Amino acid sequence: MNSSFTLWRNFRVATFDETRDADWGWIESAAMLIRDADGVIEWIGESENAINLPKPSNDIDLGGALVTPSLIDCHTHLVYAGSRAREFEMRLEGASYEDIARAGGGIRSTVAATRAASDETLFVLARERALALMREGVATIEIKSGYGLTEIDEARTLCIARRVGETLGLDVKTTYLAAHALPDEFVGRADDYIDLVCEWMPRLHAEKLIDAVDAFCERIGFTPEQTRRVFECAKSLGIPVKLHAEQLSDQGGAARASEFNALSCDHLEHLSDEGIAAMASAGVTAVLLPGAYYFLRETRLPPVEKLRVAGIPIALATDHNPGSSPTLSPLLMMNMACTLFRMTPLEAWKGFTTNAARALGLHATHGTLKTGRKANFAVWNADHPRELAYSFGQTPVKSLVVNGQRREDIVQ
Ligand code: DI6
Ligand code: FE
Repeated sequence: MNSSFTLWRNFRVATFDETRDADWGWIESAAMLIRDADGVIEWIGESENAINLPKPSNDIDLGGALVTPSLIDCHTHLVYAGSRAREFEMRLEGASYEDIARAGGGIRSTVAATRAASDETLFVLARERALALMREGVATIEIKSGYGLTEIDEARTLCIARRVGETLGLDVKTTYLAAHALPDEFVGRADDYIDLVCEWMPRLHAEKLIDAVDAFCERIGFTPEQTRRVFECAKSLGIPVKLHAEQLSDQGGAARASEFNALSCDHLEHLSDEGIAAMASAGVTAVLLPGAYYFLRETRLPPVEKLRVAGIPIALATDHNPGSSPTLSPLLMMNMACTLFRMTPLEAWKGFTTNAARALGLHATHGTLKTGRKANFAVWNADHPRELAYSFGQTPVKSLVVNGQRREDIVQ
């Protein structure tokens, strides 16, 4: 086989390789050899140990810069049209998020704007959002549907999500969230709508549009029983599930998702002890979303210490969406996870790397820099990753490398 290699050298790195150490997986003076053909790491370690390696055809000196795995945003709703700035004002005037949703605003107003938008408009908007995430070091994004709520509009959303990944050379995982809100035309007939969600799923899956299935299990969303029906359907098709659980109230959603060995349960401010026990025994990852907590001015904290004690991996994400988390800044989410949730900078980093990979079922390939893993990494203007969780409102990315390729088009 005619293999060529690129050697990256003279950098300091947090690999998050737990076989190195349980913390940052730190290497002070590192080198990394990448196989050009498939962008996989052939070798990474201390520079002084870089001996007897295949001869590289390229050699890149990073001048002592900081490297980390590129970030993984494991929960986003990137494909939608319209703004909810007016709703933000209404909430500041006293209306609650749930009041607005019940009055036909909220998610359903974004559904109307999304249905009315052309494919091209939706694509351009979603692509811009994905680019903004890349400029903060993200190279893997989960994108949910859920603002279409018809078979055609859900298919459109998922196709656009795939197209964003292909055009930007990013790893995109798509999640089918047709059970996000009850469309206006089904008010009073939620079970009939769930029938349709289950009818569309095999067709969209046959078109290779679905990597995972999600639902919004909530007073203003769907019941645990309706969630079970959606999950039974996913299970019959062999598709993994995840759940918006216990965001605004405790519906027992986390326990329900755990029965289906969900990849993740997300939000979790109202998670009960039973929910924690169920998640721990089923090996479910917790995805915490500080942007939604902050923007909805939630006061109930997710049970971070109990999750730690139970040994549940904690991931973080932007939850980018127009209603509850209109942010495109994973670094700000890390900072909020530390200040609001009292997570450590190390936990915040694992939240956007190794544990985010778990939440997407990508743990074997993504989120860690070690032999055999994807060469997806970011180069930063900082001395240590903890500085990136500490400062906020800054974008200190120097370079983004995806599949071993430096993305000069994204950041200089
Ligand atoms: N929970 C959320 O925070 C988002 N979806 C969900 O199920 C909010 C979506 C929106 O308000 O548009
Ligand atoms: Fe969400």
